[in-house]
Amino acid sequence: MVSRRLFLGRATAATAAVSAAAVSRVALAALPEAHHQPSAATQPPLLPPDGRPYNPVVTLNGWTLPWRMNHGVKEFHLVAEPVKREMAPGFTARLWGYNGQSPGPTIEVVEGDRVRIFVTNRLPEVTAVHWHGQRLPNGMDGVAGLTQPAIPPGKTFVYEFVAQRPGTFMYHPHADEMVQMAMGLHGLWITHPKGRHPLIDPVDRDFCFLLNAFDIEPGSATPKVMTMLDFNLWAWNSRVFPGIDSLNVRLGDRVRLRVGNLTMTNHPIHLHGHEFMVTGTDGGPVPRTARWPEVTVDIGVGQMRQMDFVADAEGDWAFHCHKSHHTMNAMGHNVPTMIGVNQRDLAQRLGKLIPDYMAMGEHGMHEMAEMEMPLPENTAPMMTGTGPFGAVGMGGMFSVLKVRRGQKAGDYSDPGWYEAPSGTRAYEWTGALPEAPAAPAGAASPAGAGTTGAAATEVQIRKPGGHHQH
Ligand SMILES: [Cu+2]
Repeated sequence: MVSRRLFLGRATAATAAVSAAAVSRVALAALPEAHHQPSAATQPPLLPPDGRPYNPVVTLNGWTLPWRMNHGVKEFHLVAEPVKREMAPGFTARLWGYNGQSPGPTIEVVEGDRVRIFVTNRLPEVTAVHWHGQRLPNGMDGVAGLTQPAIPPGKTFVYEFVAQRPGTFMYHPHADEMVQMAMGLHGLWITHPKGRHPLIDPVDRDFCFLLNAFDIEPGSATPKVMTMLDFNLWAWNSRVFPGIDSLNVRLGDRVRLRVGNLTMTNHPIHLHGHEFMVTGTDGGPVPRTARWPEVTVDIGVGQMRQMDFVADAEGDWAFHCHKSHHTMNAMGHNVPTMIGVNQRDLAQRLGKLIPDYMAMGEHGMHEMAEMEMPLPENTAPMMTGTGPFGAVGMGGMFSVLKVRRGQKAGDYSDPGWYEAPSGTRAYEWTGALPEAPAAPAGAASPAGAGTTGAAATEVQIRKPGGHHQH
């Protein structure tokens, strides 16, 4: 809050210095409040205060920007600025965002609203805001150099247009885009239909989030902005599991998921236990005759997808990107595959050179999820999300849809873990086991691979605590 006051003072001074003659005190006083969000927790939906009813969205680990009405215009104030974003408990990144967080706040309006957005630039370089998917006057499209001059640091620009189409949209810079997107500058925009819409069904729970990715060295906090593909943090709204909040709904709720992709690759987003219909894109609602059921929807770069389903199955249902490397956090890629490699001899010899060398991965990598690995400070654990039965073995783009009979209407609080009724959970077979088939004659035992000697086995040595890249 202190920083906001400082900022407003500074912005006012800067504006006054440049154009004291042209801008009256009244106009300066007219700048709407720049609301600031200090928390990375999912905030309660912002109920419409102006008597135009709609069911507000829940921004996963985010919030909706309050506005004010000014002679029939909805006025918002976005501030592009460096932020500290907690991406998971124990791991905070230095990103760029809006109004205190990355992503910026969700802007939520109604079809037909006239909207005026003040954008103040507190970044160290120029920026501009593009309103992805909106029908608007060309000069409001926010492409620096093409449709407007870039917004210099310290300056405030005003965008104004009518939200013509209902749907799921986003906003992001169109100025030094590679850097500004890699730093986390973007946000969601939701336009609710005015009254009943033939292709947009009312829902009880309406969740939204952006897919984003960062490359942050373990132990550091600032993304490497030159990375093109090899990111190590795959995030939903700049959070990684176990830092992503669960999606809590009531049994029988009609649920909508709105997801936009601002990464450099596609993400097949997969929901367990239910089928959904893709009911809309950033191009608008999908005609009913063009919908089909899915359990995974691939969301391409720069695309948005809106999925509807009825949450009719109780439980804790995994909800995640289906690219397996996207459900991991930093430090996975440079680890050599060690499955089937007998490391006993190797570990002994390496131990003489590197005292804290650990032999890992001989039986897969799950053991790493259960091990308390020493990590550099300010590092997201690689895959230590924990459920009621131990390590989930996931990080990154993963969360849980919690469907409960007892969840109250309007209650988004976490109901805890699901307790399956007796007889409905996978269980251990305690009867006789089949004998293992005999190995064909002449086949080398997998354990033999490690006994061929150090000369024949090239091993990349990585020490816990000194991770490079991941
Ligand atoms: Cu993915």
